[in-house]
Amino acid sequence: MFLVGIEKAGSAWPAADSLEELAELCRTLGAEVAGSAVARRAAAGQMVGEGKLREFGQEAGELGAPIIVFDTELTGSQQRKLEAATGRQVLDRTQVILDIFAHRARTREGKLQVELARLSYLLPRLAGRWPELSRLGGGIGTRGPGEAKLEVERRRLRRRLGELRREIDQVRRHRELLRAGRRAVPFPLLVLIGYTNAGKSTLFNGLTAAAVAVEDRLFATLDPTTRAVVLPNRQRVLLTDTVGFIQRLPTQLVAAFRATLEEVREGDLLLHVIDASHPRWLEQAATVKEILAELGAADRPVLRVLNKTDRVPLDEHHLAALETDRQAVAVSALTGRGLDRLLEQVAVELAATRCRLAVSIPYHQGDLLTLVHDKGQVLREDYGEESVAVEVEIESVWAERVKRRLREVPG
Ligand SMILES: Nc1nc2c(ncn2[C@@H]2O[C@H](COP(=O)(O)OP(=O)(O)OP(=O)(O)O)[C@@H](O)[C@H]2O)c(=O)[nH]1
Ligand SMILES: [Mg+2]
Repeated sequence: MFLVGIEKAGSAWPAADSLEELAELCRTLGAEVAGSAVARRAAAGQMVGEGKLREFGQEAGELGAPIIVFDTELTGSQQRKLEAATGRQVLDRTQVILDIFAHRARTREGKLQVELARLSYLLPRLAGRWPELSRLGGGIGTRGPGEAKLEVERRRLRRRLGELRREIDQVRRHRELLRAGRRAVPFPLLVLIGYTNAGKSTLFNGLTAAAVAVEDRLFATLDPTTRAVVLPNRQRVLLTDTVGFIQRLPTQLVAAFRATLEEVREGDLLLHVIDASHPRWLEQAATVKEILAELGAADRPVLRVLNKTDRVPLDEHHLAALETDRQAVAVSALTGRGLDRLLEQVAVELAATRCRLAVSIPYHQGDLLTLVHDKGQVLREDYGEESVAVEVEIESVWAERVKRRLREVPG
């Protein structure tokens, strides 16, 4: 493969760094990267100048690379133009990421979501895939055999999209049930999030001693996994591992993985795992924050975990991050260094979310009364005819659970 990066003014990611990441993505697919180049965006309407494109085609040819990958998302017609100009097969960044996801999906839910993402990508580009068919059409306004065939194909894909959405909906409902079950045994939920390859699964393993696939590849985890962990103060929490994020995560994937990523929004505390040894860890961390906002999870409390600190001495940026941000812990998921401190900090963070809750608990929900006494400090308690009015200082995790339970079972 030959890679082409596009220089874009004002982008947080320099084209060369983004290109290095694309090379890593291609290698993850098992492809060999023969060479790469960075192009400046040409004048309006055109992505790269014609002359430059011919050059790239030639260079790719000399290096024996049949495919050119552009580090951007292309429309169908852009892709066709680039193929014509370079004389090579052209792929875009989104296709590479979609392919990795397709290889990695293990569970039914993961597979369904990837297929949905791929079809959403393919459908608007369908016309471009059979240019020879469309051209068979004959005179203007007539429907030639090519166009009819294309229409059939399009209809087939739309039908499949409908099926997929329905199936994913079922899976999602099942997931809802699981979550509801989890809420009934209310343990706080910690969710590991972070850039792909940051070390989330390794940390998950370290913290749960569970055997979850850890690989030095991008997007090793696509399906969330949840396990129980006991904090040093004997508090039980649930820990969930999730799919990694990446800059310019294809929108089709974000949309398709919404059900899976809903876990993130439900997290009582998010552990943002950062690869402190990565040269662009600051940009990666910023990207994760942006994606969180996109997922509607910007309001969740976050504890930052600087990982892989066995690999690098902490520089002044790390130290500054650790110092200014009391919600940051340095660890090595691989050697286990700092994991106790991390768990202690988790307990502190969970406790720090104490708030005041004033509610009326009906007598038939007496277990909630026990719960607020157990978990919080009851400040006031008035026994009424049908319910008890309580005011309690309690961790917001529990406060939310109590409120939710009161809503679920109408008094
Ligand atoms: N040196 C070092 N390597 C680590 C550490 N933590 C993880 N790694 C390595 O980093 C690579 C990626 O680790 P994973 O745990 O699979 O990363 P992830 O964040 O789950 O990645 P995705 O699921 O692909 O998003 C593996 O090769 C790990 O062995 C660490 O603390 N130190
Ligand atoms: Mg993982």
